[in-house]
Amino acid sequence: MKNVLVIGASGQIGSELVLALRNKLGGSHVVATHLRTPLSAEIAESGPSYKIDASQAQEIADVVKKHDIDLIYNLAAILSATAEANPMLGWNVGMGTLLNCLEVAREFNAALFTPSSIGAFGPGTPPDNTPQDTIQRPKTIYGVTKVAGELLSDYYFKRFGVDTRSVRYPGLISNKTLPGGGTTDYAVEIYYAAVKGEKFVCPLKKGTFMDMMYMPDAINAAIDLMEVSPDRLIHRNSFNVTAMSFDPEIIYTEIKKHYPNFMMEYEVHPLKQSIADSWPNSMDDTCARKEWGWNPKFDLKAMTEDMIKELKKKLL
Ligand code: NAD
Ligand code: AKB
Repeated sequence: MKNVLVIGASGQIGSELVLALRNKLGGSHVVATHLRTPLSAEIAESGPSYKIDASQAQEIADVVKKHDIDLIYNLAAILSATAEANPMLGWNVGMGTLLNCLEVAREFNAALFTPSSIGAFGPGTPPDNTPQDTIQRPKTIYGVTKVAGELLSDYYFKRFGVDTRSVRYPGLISNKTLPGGGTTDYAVEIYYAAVKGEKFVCPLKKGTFMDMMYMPDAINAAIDLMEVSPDRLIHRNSFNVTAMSFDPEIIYTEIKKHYPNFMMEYEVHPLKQSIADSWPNSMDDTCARKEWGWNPKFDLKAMTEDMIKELKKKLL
């Protein structure tokens, strides 16, 4: 990677990925784009940036041409819970921006990373130790876009030779930018409540297990996968990756070690609960480990210590 474009740079992942890439490649080599939400001052001041609508292919193509981009990170999407409230929007953003990125990548010979998700699985998927290659019949529009996106990305690789690669991210936990309306958001919000000294109202019930990951590991996954030699890859779109699996009780108990008076109560959100119930409890990410060396650094204990340290600096 020499010159990189990040679409969706004001989002939960993009706001951290841009800074990590600029540290590695230099500010001028990493172009950040956003649409509605403004970029952080740190991103706006440390390299080139544009406001573009990725549903317009020409707007992407102009930036790719101007900056001689050889790798596009396409992070534009509508997350699971929000997309379920507006399925047409979920489909149009998820698929429209992907198709445009694929076409631009094909025209300008760029590689493309577009995240998939645990949302690409559904109620018929084996929920425990979910295999890399298995049944994918999701029940959400978000999941439908993710499965279609995986297939379309593999199609562009096989048919046109576009270097498409992707991971199925689990719920991502971070302290810079709040998540954008997903089912796993509770696992971020619980830390904010604990540090602010507030009671946490959990939208998912006890015993709801899902895969999770701390943002530094997610950023490493996005960078490492795009750097590995293509001849090592048997799979492309997309790799199971995970770092931990827990339910609300387990994360609450871990946080209580730092805040013994922290209180949590349950008020189940039916939509989020039904989505979470259709997703895996824990995935098998052996293929990612073997094919490109995936090896997350943060477990629940290490993540909790770091989240609390960082949120204290930010909130108190
Ligand atoms: P986010 O919602 O925080 O950010 C997405 C960004 O895309 C937003 O800033 C939004 O303004 C932008 N966007 C929307 N429509 C656009 C358009 N037409 N043109 C340009 N930009 C547009 O999302 P995120 O959490 O950073 O997720 C990024 C990707 O990772 C998505 O594909 C998401 O499905 C995937 N993912 C995220 C998680 C997670 O827990 N955050 C987990 C699994 C997969
Ligand atoms: C969501 O909950 O929608 C996302 C995801 C796991 O894809 N965080």
